[in-house]
Amino acid sequence: MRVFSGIRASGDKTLGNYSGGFRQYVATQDEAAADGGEAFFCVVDLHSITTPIEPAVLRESTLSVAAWLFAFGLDQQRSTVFVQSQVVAHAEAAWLLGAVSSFGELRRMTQFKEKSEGQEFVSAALFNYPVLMAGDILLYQADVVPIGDDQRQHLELSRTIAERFNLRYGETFVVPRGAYPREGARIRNLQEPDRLMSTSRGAPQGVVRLVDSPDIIRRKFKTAVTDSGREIVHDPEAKPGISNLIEILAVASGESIADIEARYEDHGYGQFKQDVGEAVVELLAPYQQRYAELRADDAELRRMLAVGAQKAATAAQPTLDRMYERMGFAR
Ligand code: AQP
Repeated sequence: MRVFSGIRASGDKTLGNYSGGFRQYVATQDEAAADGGEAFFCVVDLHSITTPIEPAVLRESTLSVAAWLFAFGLDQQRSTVFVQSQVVAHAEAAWLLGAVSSFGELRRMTQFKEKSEGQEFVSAALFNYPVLMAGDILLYQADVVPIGDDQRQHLELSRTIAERFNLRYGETFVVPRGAYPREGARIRNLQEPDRLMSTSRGAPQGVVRLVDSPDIIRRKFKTAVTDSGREIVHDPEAKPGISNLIEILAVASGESIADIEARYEDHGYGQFKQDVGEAVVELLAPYQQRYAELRADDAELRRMLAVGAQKAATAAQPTLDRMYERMGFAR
């Protein structure tokens, strides 16, 4: 089993990133190790420049996201953890795969539509983002890609691109499959449960950041919007606010949705919201401490990432060479 996933260096990461990203990375790292496979996790800083970002913010976010990867439990002995721009194969693969990706496919991507809507400047890089992502995954011959639901469409396109390349130039890539969490694949904004929890869109008060203090987290849950009625039941259509909170509690406590519903049968919304907030505070506390320790020594963090970049470059090169060769480049 070969695992690959990437996470953008961009501002503060959220509880949504924990649910769809970090916790799945650690779980699949363990599965890959048990299976004798390999796992690659990458801070995708080349993706960060698809929307405007200050150079200083990019630099800081790259180290910050890397520190979170280690803080949540990625382990250099078992996984290759690196920064995308330090492995030049990613940029090269994206250019080559652009030849087997169609304008029409890219134009249909929901994330492109959402992120470009109302913007004065829409970069060509934002349009090409899914091609870069396909290269990230395919270079490592990954068969499993742990991601959240918002990346489902991009993953499907990566599969299409792999299949098209294989058909046109001969078997070159493993066609990857997405691994989505059973609960919490799409954590929503606590104030606007029809929206994804994200730092770039939606009410900031409804976004739980991994760096938030316990008091801020408690306040955000206390003021979370709920739905009409009184029952604490999981029904995303009729009760998006409560259903989101139930999923968050399932992620934080490891309990099943059915057990949570049963436990809160006779409780009101107020107590429930307070308990979810407390569970998230407890969940994040040890990771926040580990994160602070890692950030106290950025030089060591950089050294760890340099080791990862070297391993990743070695792993990616044979696939990149094969791509050039199959496409007919004289080398
Ligand atoms: N709300 C979410 N619920 C579940 N999973 C989520 N993910 C992101 N938001 C949620 C998953 O986290 C992983 C890393 O995502 P990313 O690199 O796309 O990071 P981001 O913070 O979402 O990226 P942006 O583009 O900087 O911010 P936005 O999108 O908020 O504008 C992925 O597996 C993703 O599915």
